[in-house]
Amino acid sequence: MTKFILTVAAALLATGTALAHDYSVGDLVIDHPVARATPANAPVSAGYMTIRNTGATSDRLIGGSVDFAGTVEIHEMAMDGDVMKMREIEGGIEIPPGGEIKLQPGGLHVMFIDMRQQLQEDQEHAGTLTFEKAGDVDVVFNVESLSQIRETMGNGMKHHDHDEMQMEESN
Ligand SMILES: [Cu+2]
Repeated sequence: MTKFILTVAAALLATGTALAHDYSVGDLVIDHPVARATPANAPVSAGYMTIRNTGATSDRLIGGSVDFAGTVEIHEMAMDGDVMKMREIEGGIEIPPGGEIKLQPGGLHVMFIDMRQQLQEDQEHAGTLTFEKAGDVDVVFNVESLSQIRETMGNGMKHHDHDEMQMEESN
């Protein structure tokens, strides 16, 4: 698969800014990928971003990889009886033509499992997002606190005030 090396990533790494950043690949725009800062010994973390599809055909986010965790899964939140739980989405997330998807706290997210190191605010970590059609896209995840992430993404799903990092893996 073609790897897209994006100058914006290099620029951000060089200056160490925590400004918004985005990546374009084909018809997709990946806006401000972030990873959530972890407390000591956290077994998992989560990644969030907005992905827009400016094209006429759908694509799917199907996976990825990062330098700080051994496994990356695509997760959704769903009710299991009375309890909101997260679970892996088989086949990934569709990004419809002309549409956008938001991965945000309390909703769709990228799950980082088998953490090799904990994440601290203001770190930047290299990663790859894998799309069914666009292929592998190199990105940088800015590490932010949950409150920073919510602020950046708008109040979105704020009413789901549970801490999804406390939730069990259902797989
Ligand atoms: Cu999850």
